[in-house]
Amino acid sequence: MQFGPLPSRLSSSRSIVVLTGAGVSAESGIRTFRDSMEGLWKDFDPATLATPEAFDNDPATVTRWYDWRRLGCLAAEPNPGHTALAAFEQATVAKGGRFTLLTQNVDRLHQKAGSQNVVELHGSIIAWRCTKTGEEVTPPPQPMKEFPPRSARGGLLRPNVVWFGEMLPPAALAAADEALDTCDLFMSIGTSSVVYPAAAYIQLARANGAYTVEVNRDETSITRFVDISLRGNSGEILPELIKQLQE
Ligand code: BJW
Repeated sequence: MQFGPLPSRLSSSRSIVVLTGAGVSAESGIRTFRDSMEGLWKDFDPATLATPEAFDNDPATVTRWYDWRRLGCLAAEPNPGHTALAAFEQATVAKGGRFTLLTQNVDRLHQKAGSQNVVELHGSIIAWRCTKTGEEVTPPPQPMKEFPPRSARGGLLRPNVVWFGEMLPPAALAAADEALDTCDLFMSIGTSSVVYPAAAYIQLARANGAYTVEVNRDETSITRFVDISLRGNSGEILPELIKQLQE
């Protein structure tokens, strides 16, 4: 693949922000959010399950769906795209640069690959929390026994993710804003760029003068205004790009 001026841009950038979405984990076998679903869940629409209203109306179905997905995330392994981003962070930091990975993914695969400065914008499916006390728990890696599950204090447990209509964690929003303020290179990888506020981050970075890059299997709404658009699988493009940087 031809990367044009990107390798030299990446090498000379002092503060890099990477925004990732479900496409980065697709090659680890995790379905993207807007893929059709299979099996038990083929009759359910993720966009209607990922809401506080769905949980209030039918907590058993919602938590069963999330527990099924949680087990899939725990069983998944990082793919070469995750590993390349971790290596890129390490190389950037080693030469005194700044690297912030903003992820919309809830699967924790970036951390499993070794990424350090990860901001979980939409929370994590691995952690759950009590709706009564707010206490966070990490359920064991086996299927849950009751749906909806309950905490030791008797409250319903829910995944510690951000549903539509809910606020993102304030600390994650603050970390993202701070990184975007200083970033000179912004990469959007494997996201359809339709969910806010993350979808607006590329515009903020551009307004601050950052060079913008997209890596995606398909064209998206941001493709036409990024400085460089790389079309293909992130698990193939990112390792190739990082390899060129090291040559
Ligand atoms: C590959 C690939 C490969 C495949 N290689 N690429 C401003 C305007 C309009 C609306 C709003 C707005 N501000 C807020 C809203 C409301 C709402 C929103 O954005 N709605 C839109 C749908 C219009 N936002 C919110 O409610 C947020 N809260 C908020 O802003 O609070 C304040 C507020 C509330 C209400 C009103 C106003 C203000 C919260 C958003 C929470 C999103 N939560 C979810 C679920 C998380 C839990 C779970 O996992 O179940 O997060 S929704 C879902 O979408 C998930 C994802 O993180 C998120 C983004 O999806 P992503 O990652 O982009 O995945 P896909 O599947 O869409 O795309 C995959 C991409 O990969 C594709 O492009 C493929 O081509 C590509 N791909 N394989 C490279 N191998």
